[in-house]
Amino acid sequence: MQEPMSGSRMEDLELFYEEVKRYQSRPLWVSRTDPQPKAVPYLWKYQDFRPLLFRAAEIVPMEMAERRVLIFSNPGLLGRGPATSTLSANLQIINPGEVAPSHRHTASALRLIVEGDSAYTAVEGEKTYMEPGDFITTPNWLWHDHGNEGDRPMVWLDGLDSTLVNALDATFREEYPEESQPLTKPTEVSQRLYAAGSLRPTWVDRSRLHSPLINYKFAQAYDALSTLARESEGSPFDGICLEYSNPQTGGPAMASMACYASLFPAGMHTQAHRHTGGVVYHVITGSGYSVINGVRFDWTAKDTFVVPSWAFHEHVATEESVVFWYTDTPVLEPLGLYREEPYEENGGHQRVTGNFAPIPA
Ligand code: 1HN
Repeated sequence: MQEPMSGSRMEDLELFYEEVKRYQSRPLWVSRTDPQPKAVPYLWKYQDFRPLLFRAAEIVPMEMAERRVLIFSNPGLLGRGPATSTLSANLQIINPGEVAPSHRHTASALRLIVEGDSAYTAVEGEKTYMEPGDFITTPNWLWHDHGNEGDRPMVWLDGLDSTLVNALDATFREEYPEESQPLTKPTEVSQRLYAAGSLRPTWVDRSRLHSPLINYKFAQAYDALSTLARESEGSPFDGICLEYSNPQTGGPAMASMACYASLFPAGMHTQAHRHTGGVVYHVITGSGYSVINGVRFDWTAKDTFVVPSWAFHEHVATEESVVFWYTDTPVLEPLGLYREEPYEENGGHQRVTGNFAPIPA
């Protein structure tokens, strides 16, 4: 037991702390608590965002926005941050005839298409047309622009690692001198080169950190998932779950973000677990709920929700559901920072202590 301190020793310490401060320093022993995740579990309903996006599409010109994006801002990060402590999740809308001009940045980005058709993303000289459920990669420092050649607005979810890149002071960006980059490759060539699974082209560079495939089609993912669902239980935590892998290496699709699609058959109730690394979930189809740290989050198609690092979570599908999710395990794993544990009590299911309610800003 520590002796209580006398008044004069306290005074000595205060004076000492003041002196240390003068030299731009601080004693370690004064505030030695480990930081806890500040991001909270949260859910953004598409039903709330769709009208906001369509209004933005009317009143915000592309020249003003460059990207017409609404950011999902985690209330635990005081509404000024991204969706988890490291990962962004945003909704973007583009009108018919518009082009979101070409630029590149050191943050990596992904898209998950929510609604519409006939819009494309061009990445590094290749154009790909996007359909609902498609997963698009725009790895770091590659030129990318979007355009809508159809007759209705198109909406997608953007996922980015920009907060992580900012924290590392490695943020750079550049505008392309013209609106669109030149298309130097045949449209959708990466699908023909790389979407054939285990058949890999031999003549292309395999040394890059990210997947060379820019569009992972939903139809192909769903076909694989539903075939597997007929004969497998999948993972106890993630259901029938496929990783969108780099077809050249088997590694994650992006250097900083691992991306997955989980199919939960109707009635499936996964076991709860927790792990380091925040996760952004986006519901492609279906409906159900997730229990996150004891709170029930009801979700339906096109909703987005987040599980912060080290929060227990389990999923329940009311009808067959397909959920897209991404997380920063590729950053944690090589640093020895990935850890995971199952929820042991109560047969692996948390007791539900409440229902999610949005926090008014
Ligand atoms: C970005 O480049 C896009 O290219 C979308 O569509 C959202 C948010 C922050 C930084 C860059 C895009 C973004 C972004």
